[in-house]
Amino acid sequence: FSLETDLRRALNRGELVLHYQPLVDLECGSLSGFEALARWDHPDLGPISPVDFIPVAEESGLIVPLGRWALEEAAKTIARWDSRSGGQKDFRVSVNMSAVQMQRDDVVDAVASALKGANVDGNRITIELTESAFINDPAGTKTLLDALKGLDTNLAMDDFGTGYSNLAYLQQLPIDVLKIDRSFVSEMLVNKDKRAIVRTVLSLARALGMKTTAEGIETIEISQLLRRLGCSVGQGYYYARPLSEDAAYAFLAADI
Ligand code: G
Ligand code: G
Ligand code: NA
Ligand code: MN
Repeated sequence: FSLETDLRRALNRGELVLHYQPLVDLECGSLSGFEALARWDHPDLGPISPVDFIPVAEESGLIVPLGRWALEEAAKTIARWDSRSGGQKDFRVSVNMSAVQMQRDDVVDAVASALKGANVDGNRITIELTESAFINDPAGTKTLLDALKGLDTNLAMDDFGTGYSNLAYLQQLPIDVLKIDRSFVSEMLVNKDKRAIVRTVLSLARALGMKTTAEGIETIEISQLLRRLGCSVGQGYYYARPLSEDAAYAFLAADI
């Protein structure tokens, strides 16, 4: 038994699915989009968290087909929901992209072919990157992100605040959104240092002309504070957990 062998089989047999967690516009309260999150229901072991199988995928190289699958599936879901809703709602779907995937695959081709395959515009997709993607090859990273922007996609820096971003470098990258890590957000009411970090990220984003998403919002009080502080978008259990495709569509339909 090895998780790697099983994961390879899972990809081929369609045991992986995407769930979708709503993203809410904090200003007006309406739905702005979803984050796609991979889920694996293993036939013997039951549900396995991406925290466990993404590292296996990265070590084995399976992150390349898995990453392509996630992009294709997200793009197809956008097309399906557009057709079910008559295109009445202009939502976006965020897809996580691993740093290893960026090193090992031609991700511009992966994104372009997912968009083409589903006949979806690039601006409907947001790619969530982590700071670790940028450390090794700054010049190459900028070229790559510029090419992804050339497909009209949106780029978000995930887990912002947990890495060690070089701010001078960040400013040169075509990043649209800073996603404030939930470790700061979830404790911002009770911990003034974390609240200070959230405020600092919000003002940095404003200064750099970027939007902000706060993740890990679990209470109405935190959502209200973030709104007052000018954060653009919120995500967290207070609004909704990651939902199956059908439950997410119901959430979308209720917002139209
Ligand atoms: O959904 P959950 O909180 O269990 O996700 C745990 C971690 O797995 C998060 O950091 C999330 O970004 C990551 N993850 C979930 N789905 C994907 C995916 O499709 N690709 C990559 N690279 N990471 C994912
Ligand atoms: O690393 P990334 O930001 O992609 O992680 C997203 C993960 O955060 C998902 O696994 C999702 O299930 C989880 N998540 C989303 N909202 C909340 C929340 O309000 N509280 C907690 N504890 N986890 C959340
Ligand atoms: Na993410
Ligand atoms: Mn995150």
